[in-house]
Amino acid sequence: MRKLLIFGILILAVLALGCTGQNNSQLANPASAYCEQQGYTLEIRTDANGGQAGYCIFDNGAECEEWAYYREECSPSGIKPGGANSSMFDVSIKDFAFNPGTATIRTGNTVVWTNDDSAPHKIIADDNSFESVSLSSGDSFSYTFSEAGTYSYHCSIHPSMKGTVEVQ
Ligand SMILES: [Cu+2]
Repeated sequence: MRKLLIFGILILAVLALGCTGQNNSQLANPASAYCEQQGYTLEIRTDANGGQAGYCIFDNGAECEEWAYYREECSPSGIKPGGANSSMFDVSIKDFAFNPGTATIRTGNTVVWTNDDSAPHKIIADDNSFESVSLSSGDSFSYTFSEAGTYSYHCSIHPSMKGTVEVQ
């Protein structure tokens, strides 16, 4: 009987260790994973009371609490500097507008437009240097800007929708 008890305690100990090990591994919560997927640095900070909170640190030095960033309540504004993992700049097409209307990026960065409307949109540069197919809801189009300059574009379906990419 005593042997059984010791055996049981051992099993419990192994299970407890297993759980602790998992917590310490890369099992990140969705907000942490999102931060890292976007190519940014996640920093877990412990406050004076021992509570932990994750912060997403952007390349320009700005930071957001990870859940605020995940819920898009907070974002690195303006430039997302170039780099292996941070060369993408997201532009959302929503409510028949490009957000942000002016995307400020660095040479070599890629702008990714995503249609968050239910209506289709079609991106075309004013000088025809880039052009997407008709983007249905949820579709994305990306274009890499290899030369500095100011690029104006619009939606060929809704010509009043205008946007600019500033490539520095
Ligand atoms: Cu449109």
